[in-house]
Amino acid sequence: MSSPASGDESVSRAPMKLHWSPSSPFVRKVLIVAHELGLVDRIACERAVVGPARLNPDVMGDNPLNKIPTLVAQGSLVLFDSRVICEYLDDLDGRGLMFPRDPARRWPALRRQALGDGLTETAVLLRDEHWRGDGHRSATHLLAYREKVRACLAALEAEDLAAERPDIGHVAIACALSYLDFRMAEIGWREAHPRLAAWESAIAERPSLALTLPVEANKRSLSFYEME
Ligand SMILES: N[C@@H](CCC(=O)N[C@@H](CS)C(=O)NCC(=O)O)C(=O)O
Repeated sequence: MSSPASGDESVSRAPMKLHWSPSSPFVRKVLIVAHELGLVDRIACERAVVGPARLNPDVMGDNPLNKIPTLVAQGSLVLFDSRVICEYLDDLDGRGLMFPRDPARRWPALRRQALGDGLTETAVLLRDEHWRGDGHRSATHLLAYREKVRACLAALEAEDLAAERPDIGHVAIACALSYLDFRMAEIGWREAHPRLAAWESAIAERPSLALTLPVEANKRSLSFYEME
C-alpha cells in the first residue's frame, strides 16, 4: 500500500480555501480563471476583511503580506498573489489555456497581465489617496496616478485584444476595467476608448465574468484606517 503522494488523485482533488472578498479585483481574477477552467467547485471562499492599515490575523497566518487573494491549496501549500494562484490553477487544469505555452502567445499574455494588474494597482492607489481625506492627500501623487490610468487606457485602446478565448492577459485587463467602473465610474473611460469599450462589453458577457461582478462589501462608509 502506498502513502498519498502529491500526484495522488485524492490529494490533488482536495478542496482549497481562498481568502476572499466580494469587492477585490485580484480575488475576482482568480475566480474568473477558476470558472473558465471548471475548477470553481474545488474552491471554498472564506470572507477576509483586509486593508493596507487593516491587518487580519487569519490572512497573515497564511500570508505575511496581509493580502488577498491567498489560496490554501493542498497540505502545507499556501499560494499568493493572484498571478501565482492563477498559474497554479492553470497547471492543475493542465491545458495551458490561461498561460499559453507557445511563446508567441505566452509573452503577450504575460505582458498584458502585467498591464491589467498594473492598471488595477494604480487605480487602488488613486482610490486610497482619495480616502486619506482633506488635508492628507498628496496632489502630486493624485496627478501622477491619474496620468498613469490615462496612459494605460490609451495603450489598451491601441492593443489588438481579439482572441478565440481569453487568456490571463484578457482576464487581468477585464478585471481592471470593471474595477474602474466599480470604484471610479466618474472617469467614464468608454467614450474616449470605443475599441476597448466594444471588447469589454463582449468579454463581460462570459459567464465567468458575469458571475463574479464586484459587490460592495460594506454598506456603511469606512474611515481611512478601516478601508478594505
Ligand atoms: N499583487 C497582488 C495584489 C493583491 C492586493 O493588493 N489585494 C488587496 C485587496 S484588492 C489587499 O489584500 N490589500 C490588503 C493590504 O494591502 O494589506 C495580487 O495580484 O494578488
